[in-house]
Amino acid sequence: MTATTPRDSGAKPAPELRIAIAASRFNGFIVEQLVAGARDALQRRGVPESSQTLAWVPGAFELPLLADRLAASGRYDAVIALGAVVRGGTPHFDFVAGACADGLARVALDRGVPVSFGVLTTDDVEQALKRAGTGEGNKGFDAAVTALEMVATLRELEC
Ligand code: INI
Repeated sequence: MTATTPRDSGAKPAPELRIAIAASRFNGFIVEQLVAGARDALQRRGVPESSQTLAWVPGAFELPLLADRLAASGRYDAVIALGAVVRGGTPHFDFVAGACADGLARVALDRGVPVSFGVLTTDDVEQALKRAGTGEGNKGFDAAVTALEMVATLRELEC
């Protein structure tokens, strides 16, 4: 058995994988860029568009339920969750961001399906846009690579 190493992300070409992208429409102009980044990463790793499913929910708070249903369906090897929670003047941010992060982590553990966290939590829109740029300066791209790496690692370890 070979384990992955710190230098080898394990994210090898993955043409056979079926990947779900769960995205939230709130701050949609930012999330659309995260979706584009995720699709770019999947395409570079050889996951065809026909093996990708994209579904939308109203806000980041709703992402865990969607991710849960996608993971429970047995139709996907991993779920990539994408959203943008931007801090306002109220504690709302903390509740939405916290529930989203906790819920997504719970889905991965409960369902045994990798769920990557491509949800931006930033102080303002400028910070969010910086993290939703082109190429690899894009957290959607990173979340897709992470999802593929988790699938590869768990398969390699057969666990
Ligand atoms: N949802 C987001 O995805 N990002 C936000 O920044 C945000 N803010 O700021 O309120 C947000 N709120 C909506 C929330 O996710 C739920 O959709 C809503 O509370 C209904 O359940």
